[in-house]
Formats: sequence, structure tokens, C-alpha cells
Amino acid sequence: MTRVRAVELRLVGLPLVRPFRTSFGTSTEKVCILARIETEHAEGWGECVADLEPDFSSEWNGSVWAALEDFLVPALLRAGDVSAEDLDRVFGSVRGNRMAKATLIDAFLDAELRERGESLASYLGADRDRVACGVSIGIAETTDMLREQVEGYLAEGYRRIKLKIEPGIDVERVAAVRADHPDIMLSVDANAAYSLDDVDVFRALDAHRLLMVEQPLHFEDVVQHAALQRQVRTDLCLDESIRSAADAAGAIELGACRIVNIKQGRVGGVLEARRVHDVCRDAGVPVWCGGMLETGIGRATNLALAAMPNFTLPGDTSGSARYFLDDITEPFVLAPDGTMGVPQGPGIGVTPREDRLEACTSRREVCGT
Ligand code: NPG
Repeated sequence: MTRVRAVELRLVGLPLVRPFRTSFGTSTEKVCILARIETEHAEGWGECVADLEPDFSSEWNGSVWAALEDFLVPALLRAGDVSAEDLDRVFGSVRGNRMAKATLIDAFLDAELRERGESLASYLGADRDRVACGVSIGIAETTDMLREQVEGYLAEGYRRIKLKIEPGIDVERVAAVRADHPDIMLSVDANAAYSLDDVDVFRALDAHRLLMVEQPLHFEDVVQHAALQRQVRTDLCLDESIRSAADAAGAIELGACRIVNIKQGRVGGVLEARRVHDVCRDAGVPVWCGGMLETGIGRATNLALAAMPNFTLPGDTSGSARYFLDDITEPFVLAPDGTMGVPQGPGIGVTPREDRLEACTSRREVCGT
């Protein structure tokens, strides 16, 4: 148990090495909120997965900053001696706002673990010190440009290729990549861009032996996903629709997916992510670690999670160079065999480099003493 003395919030921005286009928009810059929590004996870091606009989820940097400043940080500063497991209760009067809560829960847990010298991976029960990595490729301008990117990432060692798709830019692209690489682990992610009227697209994708089709339908739906899963052979995976362990249990029960993407920030932090992992494990549903273009802070957190036993599929845990010329932490490097080391130091095992942090910060606020 420890008391939070102060919380420092920063808005940081880093240019992406190449624009990232999905069915909901194009990003050229990673802009996110970082929290640094100071407790009695340690400090800890958390990265928020929200983005510039409420496009992937209803939360965005503006709403997260407000939720933190107006409600969550004051609640934490008032809470007295607490442990990370108490924070759901501390934040209990605030509904939703999971990405905002995750930022503080992860930062507090990081501080708690640093204080006792335990790594996040060990705390979560990780059973590996390296994890297999995949890469997510944005919608390319042309099929040939996509094929070239796939070639490049495979040469770097990535173990699974995920293609972003949208209506009209789907089957032909998948067919081209599959023809080039008959045996790779290949998946697609629609980010909720289709409807049940598009079932023929998914039937056509069945021919290409995809590892999964991720979030084809509405971002809050499970019932229609269950209907789609009954009509296609390929495993469906849910991302946006899963906001909690309860959501995962319901989706599995309904037959809406056979695989779950766990993004700790989307579900309210690593503690809820562990509960999602456990629900899926108990139901025999494999999970993998999603990514949201995180800087080294969020990446370290994701790698620890991805080392848990039921994370049996390669995650969107790519090397820092896939996103940034110069990360804010020491860069994470993909080994030629397509794996990455899980940080073993106390907490998340990394901290921002002071000069990079200052250079990337556009807004800063300290709450508490
Ligand atoms: O490698 O971090 C990564 C990107 C993986 O495709 C990826 N993320 O829909 O899963 C997604 C997508 C995303 C990125 C969503 C940023 C929202 C923001």
C-alpha cells in the first residue's frame, strides 16, 4: 500500500515513419498522453492509447486529459494508501473512460512493482522472456506497394502479417499477398468497416486461409458477429467490441469470435487485461496482444502482457523502428527470428530518455505536491 504524492501529465507527439491508413482514417503522427505517478517510494509510468480523434473509440486525447484532470487524478490523490487492485474502486464513480483509467492504473502498478523490484512480466505470470511479433500494415496506395511492404517486413523477420482492409480494398489485395507467400501467417483487420450485407466478401476471404478476420462489423456489436461467424470458416477475432472481461465472456458464449485481441489500454489497463486473458484461457480461446502505435512506454507494457501463457499468437508488438525514427525510450529491436525480448527490470523495465521526453512534450501539468 502506498500513497500517490503527485501525478504529472504530458501530451507528447512523435512523427510516424510512414502514414498509417486504416478504414477509419490516416495517422501521420503519434500523439498521446503519458502519466508519471510519484508515490511515497517510487515513480511509475503509464501511456494512454487514445488518439487525436474519437475515431477508433469514443475516447480521445482531449476527453482523456479532461477525465484525468477533473476526476481521476483528484480521486487518486484523495485515496490515501492504496494498492493497484484498489483502483477500480477508487475510480468507481466514473463510468467508462477506460483508456484514461488505464493510464493511471498502469502507472501506479509500475510504481508499486518498481518499489518491490519485481518486473511486470513476472507479476503477470509470464512464462517466456521473448515473444513472437507480427506487424500491422496500413492500407497501401496500390497492391504493388503493399506487396513490397510485406516483402520488407518478412525480410526483417516478422512472424505474422496483418493487412488493414476496407470495403473495395480487400479480397484482391489478400489474394495478391497470399499468392506471393503461400505459407505465411496472414490476417486482416477491418476496424468495423463492414456489415452483414458483405458476407460474400468474407466468404471470398475464406479461400485464402487467413489466421483470422479481425473486427469486421460494428465496433460495439457481438450479435451480428456471431451470425457472421456461423457463415464463414475463417476464425473471427474481436478487438473494438471487447471492452472488458465481461464483454469477452459474453462474446465467446454467443460464438461471436474464436480469437480475442487484447489491448490493455482499451479494456482499462493491465489488470483488466489479465482478467480478459483468464476468461479466454478458461474458454479455450487464444488471445494476442494488439497495438496502438505505442511509444516505448506502452510497448514495454504490451510486451510483458504478451508473455502470458494464453498469448499464443504473434502480437502487434513490432520494433520501435516500424513506427518512429527516434522513440522516447531506448528502442525495442526485433531479432532476426521475429521475436522481441520482454523487459526484465522492475516494473515495465524502461523509462523515457529525458531529452527525448522534453523534445516531444507539447503540454504538461503536475497535480499534487
Ligand atoms: O503496431 O501498434 C501497431 C498498430 C496495430 O493495427 C494496429 N492498430 O485497429 O488495431 C488497430 C490499430 C490501431 C492503431 C487502432 C492506432 C487505433 C489506433
